[in-house]
Amino acid sequence: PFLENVVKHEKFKTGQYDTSFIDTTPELFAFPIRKDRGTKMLSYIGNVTVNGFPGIEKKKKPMIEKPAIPALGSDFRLQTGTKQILDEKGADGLVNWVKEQKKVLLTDTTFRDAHQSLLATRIRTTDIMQIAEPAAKLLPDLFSFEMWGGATFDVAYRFLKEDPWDRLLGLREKIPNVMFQMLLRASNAVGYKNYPDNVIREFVEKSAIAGIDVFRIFDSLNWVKGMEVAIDAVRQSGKIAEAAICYTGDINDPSRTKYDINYYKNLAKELENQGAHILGIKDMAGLLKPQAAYRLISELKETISIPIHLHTHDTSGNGIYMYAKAIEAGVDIVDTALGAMAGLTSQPSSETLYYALEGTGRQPDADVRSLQQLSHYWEIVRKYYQDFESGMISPHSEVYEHEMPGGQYSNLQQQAKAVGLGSRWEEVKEMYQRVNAMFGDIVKVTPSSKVVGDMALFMVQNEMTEEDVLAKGEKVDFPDSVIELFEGYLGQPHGGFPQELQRVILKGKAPLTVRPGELLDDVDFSSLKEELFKEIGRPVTSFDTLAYALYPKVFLEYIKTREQFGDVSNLDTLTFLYGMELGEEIEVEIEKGKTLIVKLVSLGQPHADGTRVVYFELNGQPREVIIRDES
Ligand code: 3PY
Ligand code: ZN
Repeated sequence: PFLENVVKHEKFKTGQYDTSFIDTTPELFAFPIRKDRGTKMLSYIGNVTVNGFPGIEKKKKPMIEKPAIPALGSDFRLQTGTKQILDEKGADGLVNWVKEQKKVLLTDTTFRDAHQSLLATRIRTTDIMQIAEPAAKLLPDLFSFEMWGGATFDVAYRFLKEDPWDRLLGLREKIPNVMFQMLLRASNAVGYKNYPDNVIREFVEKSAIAGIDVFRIFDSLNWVKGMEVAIDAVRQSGKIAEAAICYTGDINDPSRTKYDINYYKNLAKELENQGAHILGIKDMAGLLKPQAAYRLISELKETISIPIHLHTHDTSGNGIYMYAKAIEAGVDIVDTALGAMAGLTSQPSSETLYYALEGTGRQPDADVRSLQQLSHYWEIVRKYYQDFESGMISPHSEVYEHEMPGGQYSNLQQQAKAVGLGSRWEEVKEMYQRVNAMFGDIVKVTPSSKVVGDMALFMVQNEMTEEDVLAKGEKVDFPDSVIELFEGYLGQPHGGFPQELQRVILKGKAPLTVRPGELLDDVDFSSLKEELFKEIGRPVTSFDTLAYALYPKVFLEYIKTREQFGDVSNLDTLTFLYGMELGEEIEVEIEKGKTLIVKLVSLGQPHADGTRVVYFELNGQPREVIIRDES
């Protein structure tokens, strides 16, 4: 069926295809419905009904109304936007256009960082796709949609059982007018470890082909050497290299001398010289205070000539005030999220910022009613994911002490629960701060923040203090991530590692002093593709191969789940997360124009072998599936 799809495709028939044809034409993989598709779907529903969803305590399925999608008549035209400017004028032309703008520009993070930070990255593609077209029409003045990268890549395969590339390609079709932005962890790509240089280059190239325009590149220790390959790869792709500095400490606190204003000015200059089109300031925990923001932006504006894009998290509640000061000082672009997905560990609200800037001359070009309409959609959809909320319901000024990134807060909390430390969350947070001090006050952002989190969990679980680590550490097996950090596999921290601690953790092993990528062999993508083909027995795209190169185990597990349950991305989110209630009937559109009606009739008692029969009706016909009861 694959080859049949290829030869029948319009682009193939008319000769309008190149080497990216297979990768960018997902419909080639739409095969005729096989007989067992319904059974697979029922197996998924039966399984989640009986066994629940990972990370969600079993409970009654919440009944939540369908969200309203803004009704825009067919005469509501799509306006052109930054995507057309980039495509027509190239990266430098786009940068010049940004410099000419008087008003502050906005990046909307609702599709990526907002839910990474509020809901452990669990928002599914279907919920984003449904609002994509209205978003494109209602927000044509945005600088970009941040909608990919960071944790979205592995969470899609690992937990949502869907393909992140489909999200990117699908959204690109629905949103052709505004630039797409992703978060790239430099030599860690969208993972937690260092990858060979050619994996980074291949990942950037394919992401650019699939639709990414702006790459925000950061290194988790602000080590510029670790960013060189990624910056170069993005420049080669003709897209925008937004090289970012991660902000930590407090430039206005005279006792925090390690990360002072000169540290940031030097870094900014270095990144500009390295070829950055835009300087990103990634305030991943929300530590940048209003007066410090004014000073930082003012002094950076005097230091470099590329535009500055500021990112923050509103954990402390100071986000809007801080942005207002940064905007007064001349920052070019800021990151915000739609109101219903804003605030707390997420970005400040677009609507709130809009009103705050009234009369300043820099109020963004945005229609506040449109923002509100889109926000109403998310107000409802957010409720589907209520079990992934962090429990934080009010501003947390203590973030200035523990310095935990917004994107990590809800994830580390999930990790703590998973190892039985859910009730000791306060201790874990305090330990996080102590581990940072013990590590020599490092930049904490994925993956360095994960290492601090892993060590904090480890120490709380094993009732260890800093003194214990130094005194007894030689006999302790530390988490792998901690050993790798001290080996230099995430790069070199500003000021180096604390030597005594490094000696204890490495137990005599010599640390790296060079860029880890220099030591890693290139991946041979064509043999990897073949290996994967043999493993999964179906046509393999370059996107699959890349996913396999980055996350071999996770990717194969995803393929296995897909074989078992089929494509579950079309299920509505409440059914995906909670299964069905007895007597409930749902509709599933498995493809355009083809809808299945599913009713859960009854649940059989568990058999001696631990299985249960789950009775359904599928389009009115009785169907049963056998499920292993894991409870
Ligand atoms: C990520 O790397 O996913 C982040 O959002 C870091 O802040
Ligand atoms: Zn962030």
